[in-house]
Amino acid sequence: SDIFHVICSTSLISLLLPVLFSSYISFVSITDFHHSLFLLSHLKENLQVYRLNSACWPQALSITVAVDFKPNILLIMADDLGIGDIGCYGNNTIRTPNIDQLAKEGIKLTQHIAAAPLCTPSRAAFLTGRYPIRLGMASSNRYRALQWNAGSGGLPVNETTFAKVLRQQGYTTGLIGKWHQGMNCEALNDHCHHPSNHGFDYFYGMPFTLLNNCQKNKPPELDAALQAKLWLYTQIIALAVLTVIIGKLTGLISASWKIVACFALAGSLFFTSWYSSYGFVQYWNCILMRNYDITEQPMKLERTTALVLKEAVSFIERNKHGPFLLFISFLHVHTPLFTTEKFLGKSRHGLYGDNVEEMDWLVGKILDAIEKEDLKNNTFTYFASDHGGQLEAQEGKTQLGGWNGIYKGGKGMGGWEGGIRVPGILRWPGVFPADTDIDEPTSLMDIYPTVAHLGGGIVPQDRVVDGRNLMPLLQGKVQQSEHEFMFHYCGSYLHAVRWHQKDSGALWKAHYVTPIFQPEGAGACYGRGICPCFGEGVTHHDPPLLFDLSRDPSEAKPLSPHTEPLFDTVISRIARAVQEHRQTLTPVPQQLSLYNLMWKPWLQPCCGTFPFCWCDKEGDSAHPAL
Ligand SMILES: [Ca+2]
Repeated sequence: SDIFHVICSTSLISLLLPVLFSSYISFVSITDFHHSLFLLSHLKENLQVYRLNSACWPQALSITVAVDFKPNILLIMADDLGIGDIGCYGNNTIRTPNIDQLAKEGIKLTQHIAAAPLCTPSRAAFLTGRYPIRLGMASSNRYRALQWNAGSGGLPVNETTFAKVLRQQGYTTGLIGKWHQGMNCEALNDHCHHPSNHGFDYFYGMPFTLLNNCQKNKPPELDAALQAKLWLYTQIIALAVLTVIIGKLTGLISASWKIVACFALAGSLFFTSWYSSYGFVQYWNCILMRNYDITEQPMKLERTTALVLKEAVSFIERNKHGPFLLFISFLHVHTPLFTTEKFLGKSRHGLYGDNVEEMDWLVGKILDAIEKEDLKNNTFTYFASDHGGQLEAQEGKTQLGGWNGIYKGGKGMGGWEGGIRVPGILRWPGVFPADTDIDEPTSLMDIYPTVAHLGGGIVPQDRVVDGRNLMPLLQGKVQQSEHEFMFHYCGSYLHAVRWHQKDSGALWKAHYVTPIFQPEGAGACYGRGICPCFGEGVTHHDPPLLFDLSRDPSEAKPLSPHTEPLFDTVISRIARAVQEHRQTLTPVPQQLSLYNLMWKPWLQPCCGTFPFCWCDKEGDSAHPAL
């Protein structure tokens, strides 16, 4: 067997030498020398392992995998987390040791910008590397995110997510957590917008998003104002019917019983039609799925955190031989802020702080799993939030939304920095420097071309991709990001534009439209719950409000032609950029039209026979890891 071993080894090594050499050359071109050394040592280890093993061909395969090196991609996204909520971004009252450690071992982006200030459009842009307006995911009505699992809008089928690109390059792709990019188009279970139709081999989580309605005893969140109105109309109708009946019985009104019955029937039809959608929101929207199967309807929040963690860790374990793409899209720290007992009452910022600390703990557990499987050095790890914290999320005097640090505004505001500037952390030991800040403008959309490049794929060539490959910047090969202009939309309305003037280092930002705060000067739209993008709730500025963020990051003092000699030059340069940008836009179907957003009973994902939709397939199998 020794002789066989020697022959086997020699022939195998001679077979592999050319491959080793060519891959080494190509590898040097994408990463630095330091990391190439890592790869070589990795190969050496593989060869040593191989020498200890008498069955040679399986080992040959494992070497090929190492030669054709593709890092694992781990993307972690928090929901509604403010940039001011994390220790490494300056918070000293909420404890986020795990996220801080990630930043210490990698790069902290200090000017990381979301393409939209709300879940659905921001995530659509993240997944495709394109502005939401190019996808039909930028709304021109007042609903800017998907409202129902049973709506017909969502991430268009013809868009190519990074998951699709990486799957084509041999990656196993998984999404665990929140989707909020739609489900069906025309028929129940056509799954046209489902993660698996967008490149994810595995999906576990919420097709929708967390909202207050998912937790009993919380005030309803979904369209609360409209629901209140509908309730009022229902009560008026009921009162009117009652009055007519009493009038008839006492002989004061001489209407026929037929008319009274018709009136009552119309009233109850009105009630059932709206109540069937809003009355059962928890059943319609708060569900968990594994691939195409609904596992919980409605979901049981008290065990969701443990299930998400279990799924994430088991995906990593299953795919440790890689390469994998795992997108962990936390349900934290969106309201209703369901927090397990271990973290309740532990932070100095009430329920919100508790929930952030629990989320940080989850990050730690997931990174532990990566480390345990010895994947830390060949995993590109990313952490971000989908947009800024929601200032208006309050219950009485208790703040339930995040904090955006020194930045003005928050969730829902497309122009102000607080709505769109989010934490962004990247780690890849040996490839990226440790404990480094990058202040250049970067976008969540940049992750798309970056991971496509790392996986050996290319971004679609038949459409505009707005994201830029970050590798040269992250590796210190260039000092400036490729972004010169960034366009800050609120729905389909362009609210502001940022211009990074590379030669002077100035960071101009012009606001064409800003929301009217309620009360005035409050910094948020407390009266409305969320700031509008158009109509009476906004102010148009001509000339635009201009700030230089490099001197005034809080956008406190607008510049004027008197205080800023370059005022007119800057405004006209930005106006030209807007014109050029608009020329690249083409008409697309509107995914967030009122029709597409509407609840359609025939599209309702249901694990029973509609309308009897309830199930719990998870049973007690989920032993909380808490
Ligand atoms: Ca969000």
